[in-house]
Amino acid sequence: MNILCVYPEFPDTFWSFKHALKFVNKKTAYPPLGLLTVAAMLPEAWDKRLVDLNVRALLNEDLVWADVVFISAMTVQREAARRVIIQCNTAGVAVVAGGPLFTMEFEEFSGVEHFILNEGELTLPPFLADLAKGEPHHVYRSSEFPDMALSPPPLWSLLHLADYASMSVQFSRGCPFNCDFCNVTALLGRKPRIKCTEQVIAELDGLYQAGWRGPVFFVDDNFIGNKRYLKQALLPAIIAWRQDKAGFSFSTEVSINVASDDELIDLLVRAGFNKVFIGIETPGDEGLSECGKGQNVNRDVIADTKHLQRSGLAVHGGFIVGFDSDGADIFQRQFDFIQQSGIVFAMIGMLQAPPGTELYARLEKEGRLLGAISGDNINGGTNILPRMGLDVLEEGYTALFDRLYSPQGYCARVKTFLSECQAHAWKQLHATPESKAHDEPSLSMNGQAGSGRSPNEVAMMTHTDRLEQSTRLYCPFK
Ligand code: B12
Ligand code: SF4
Repeated sequence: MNILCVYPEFPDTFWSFKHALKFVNKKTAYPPLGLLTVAAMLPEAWDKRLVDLNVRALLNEDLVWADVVFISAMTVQREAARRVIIQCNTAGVAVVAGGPLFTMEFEEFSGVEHFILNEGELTLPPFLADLAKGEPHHVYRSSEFPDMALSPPPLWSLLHLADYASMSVQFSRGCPFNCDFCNVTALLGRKPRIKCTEQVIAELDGLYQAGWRGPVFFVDDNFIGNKRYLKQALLPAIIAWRQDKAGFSFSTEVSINVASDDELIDLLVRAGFNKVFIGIETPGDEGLSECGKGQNVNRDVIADTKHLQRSGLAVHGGFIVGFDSDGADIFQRQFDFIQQSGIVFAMIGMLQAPPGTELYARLEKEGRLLGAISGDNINGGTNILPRMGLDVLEEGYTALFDRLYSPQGYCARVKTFLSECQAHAWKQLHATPESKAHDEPSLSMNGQAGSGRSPNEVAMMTHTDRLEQSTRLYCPFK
C-alpha cells in the first residue's frame, strides 16, 4: 500500500514566519510531527511519502503514486485542507484525515473516507484492524488519553531536513492548569502524560543520526507539567546526551511557575534550553482570575521574566486583550508591560473562544458568540462579543500591535533584553562542551560559533553590529 502523508499550507500568519524564513534560508518552520508519528504507526511493509505543502506543491504524479492520502491539519489550515481534499477527490484517491482541525469539526468536511480523530495511538489501531478485515468505519474517536509509551519515534526519514528551520520532539501531552480560553485540556487532558527518558533520547538520537544539527522545539503544552521527572530523569539524561553533540539547542513552552524553581532553571539551561514560551496573557490579576489562570496571579511577572532572562532563558510571551475585566486602558498597560519585560517575541491576540472550552460554553450561554474561530489567534479578529465593544477592541488591538512591532518598539525591547541578559554571561551559559573549547566570549548568543572578536573589538562594536547580532538572536529559530 502506498501512503502519501500531506500537510496543507499555512496561510500568511504571525506563526507561519513566511517573511522571516528567508533570513535563515528555510522553506518552513516546523515539521508535521503528527503525520510523522502516525506514519511510524503504519505497517512497516507499506510505502510512505510526505508532501508538506509548506515546502512544495502537491503534484498529480504524487497522487498517481498514492493509494491513500493521510492528511493532518490545525484549524488555521482549514481552507488549505479543503483544497487538498478536493484535489484528492478529483484524482480519485481516498482520504484519511486526523489532527486537531478534524477532531474539532470533522462534520464540516465532505470528501473524506475515514476520520481518525483524537490521538492516533488509540484510534489508528482499530482502523487498521477493521481495514484488514475489509470493513473500516467512517469515524474513529476516543474519549481516552493514551499512555505515551504507545507513541513511536517519528519517521524522520520522510523529511528533507534542510527545508526546516527547526525540528520538533514531544515529551508530554496535557496540562495540569485549566485556563478557560485554552482547548489543550479539552483535547489532551489535565494530567500530563509523559514519554520515558529512553523514548525521548531515542528520538533525539534519531534526529542526530538523520543528520540534524540545529534547534529542536519540545512541542509540549507545558514542558514542566511533571517537574519531578524532569529533574530526576529527563534533564540529567539530556545533559549527558549533549556532551558529545554540538549544534543542538532546545526551546519549549512552560508555565510561569518555572521562575520560582532555580534548580529546574539551572537544569534546563545546562540541558541546552535557551528559549521558553510562556502564556503571560495580561498584566492585571483581574483578567487572570477571570480566565482561571491562577498560576499567574499574585506574581511579579516582570521580575520573573527578568530572572529567567538573566539565568539564560529568553522568554517568548503570549498576551491577550479583550477580557471582560479589561478597561480601555488595557492597551497602554499591555504595551508598557511588554516593553518593560524585554520580551521581544510577544504574541498578542484578541480573546477568542475555541469550541470545547469553558469560555465558549459561558459566552454561548450569554449570547456573545459570533461564530467559528479562524484558527489564527493574532489576525485582529475574534469570535466573541467583548464587553468593551468590538470596535474598541479592534481599534485598540491594531494600534497596540503596530506600536509593539514598530522598529522603535521592537528595538527598544531587544535593548532591554540585551541589558538584562548580560551578553557574555549568556553565551557562556549556553556553550556546549565542544564550543567552550573553541569559542572566545562574543556577543553571538545564538548557539552558533563565536565571532572571534577580541574583548576590545567587542567593546568597539557599533550600534548597527549590535542590532545585527540581536536580530540574529531574535530569529525564532536560533
Ligand atoms: C508545535 C505546535 C505549533 C507550531 C507549529 C507546528 C507545525 N506543525 O507546524 C507553531 C508554534 C508554529 C504553532 C502555531 C499555532 N498553533 Co499550534 N501547536 C503546537 C503544539 C504545541 C504541538 C503540535 C504537535 O506537534 N503535536 C505532537 C503531535 C504528535 O500531535 P498531533 O499533531 O496532534 O498528532 C496526533 C493526533 O492529532 C493524531 N493525528 C494528527 N494528524 C493526523 C493525521 C492522521 C491521518 C491521523 C490518522 C491521525 C492524526 O495522531 C497524532 C498522534 O497522536 C499543539 C498542541 C499539542 N500538544 O498538540 C498546538 C496546537 C496544534 N496549536 C494550536 C494553535 C491554536 C496554534 C496557533 C493558532 C497559535 C496558538 N494560539 O497556539 C498557531 C497557528 C499556526 C499558524 N501557522 O498560524 C492548537 C490547534 C487547535 C486547533 N483546533 O487547530 C493546538 C492544538 C494547541 C491548543 N491551543 O489547543 N503550533
Ligand atoms: S497553562 Fe497554557 S496549556 Fe495549560 S491550560 Fe493554560 S493556556 Fe492552556
